[in-house]
Amino acid sequence: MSAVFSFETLARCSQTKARAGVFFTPHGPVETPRFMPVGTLANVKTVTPAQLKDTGAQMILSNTYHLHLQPGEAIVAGGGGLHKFMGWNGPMLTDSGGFQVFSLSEMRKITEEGVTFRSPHDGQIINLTPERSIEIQNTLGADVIMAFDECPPYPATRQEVEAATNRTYRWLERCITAHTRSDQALFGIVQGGVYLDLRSQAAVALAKLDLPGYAIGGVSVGEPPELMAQIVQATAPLLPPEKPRYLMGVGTYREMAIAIASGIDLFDCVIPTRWARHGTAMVQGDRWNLKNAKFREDFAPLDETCPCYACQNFSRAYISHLVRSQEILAYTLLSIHNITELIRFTQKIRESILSDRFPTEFGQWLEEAGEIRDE
Ligand code: PRF
Ligand code: ZN
Repeated sequence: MSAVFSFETLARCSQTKARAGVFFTPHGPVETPRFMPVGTLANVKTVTPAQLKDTGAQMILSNTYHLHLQPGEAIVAGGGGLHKFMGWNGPMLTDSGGFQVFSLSEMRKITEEGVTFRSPHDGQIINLTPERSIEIQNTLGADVIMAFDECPPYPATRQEVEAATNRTYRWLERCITAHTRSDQALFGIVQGGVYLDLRSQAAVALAKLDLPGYAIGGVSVGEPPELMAQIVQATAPLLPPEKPRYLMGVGTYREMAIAIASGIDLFDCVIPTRWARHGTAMVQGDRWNLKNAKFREDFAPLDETCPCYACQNFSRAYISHLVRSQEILAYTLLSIHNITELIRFTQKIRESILSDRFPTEFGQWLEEAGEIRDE
């Protein structure tokens, strides 16, 4: 690993594969396990960087696909790079774009060379290849950049998934060749769908490349939760123990607790901010719709145990009023709370691992997780 990046394991759970560690980046340390908030368009929606810092956020995420379309990487570079442009001085990661092309754009076409799609802004044809994605991510300047991968849909046949998994490997080799900045860490992504043998082959092959970090992609794309748990259990332990492991697009309590027990360190998910914009608070394993009549005259904080700015200063009744009135402050306060809540969940698990209480407390984490799922 390059000198500016390192991963230190502070504690290993005695009974599960869980570990607590620190991932060092040029913009500071990331204590793991940890949830990373999503700032797709160089901002975490409705939250300022100062507010974000107070949630306990350390590393945050942004997207190559979105930033390439708007405002374009040249403007971000002109503004001094992603950190300076958006006023976030902490660790940052950019996703590579392929996944977003497939979930968001129309008329996309995938070949060995890369992905072609139409810009949803002006209809212009855009090519994204492994080389282009890395070039854009080098220009944006996040601390961690992601390999350009092909995430097969669910369900998909074994043949389709095998082809996507092998192509993802060839694209990774091209990404490694294209990557030029030693102050950025390139993470490889394991695909393989729900086929555990394809997953393990891919993990073993990627591990040999000695990258500074590894991600598991292609989960949480519609497969049953039990399958996701099996995939993570079968894949994570095959990745090098001395490197950080990131489970892409996963950030619900139960899934994070289970993945941490398999040795995952990093998570991201749009749920806390998306739900906030729907007027939903995540409180102790439950989701509350603040429009509900029962909150109108409820003057308690969202969560008495929560240290966040929203819970320390405002009542459920006040936030309910803001949501009903569609005031923008409602979304800011709920985003601050929801992000704090998920980071706090991973932090509590981290402390549990550090004092080796994780095995005995695991059942409690799952209980605390409740049945929250994405809509
Ligand atoms: N690949 C990339 N980004 C992603 C995913 C993936 O498979 C997922 C799947 N959960 C979320 N984000 N590059
Ligand atoms: Zn709170």
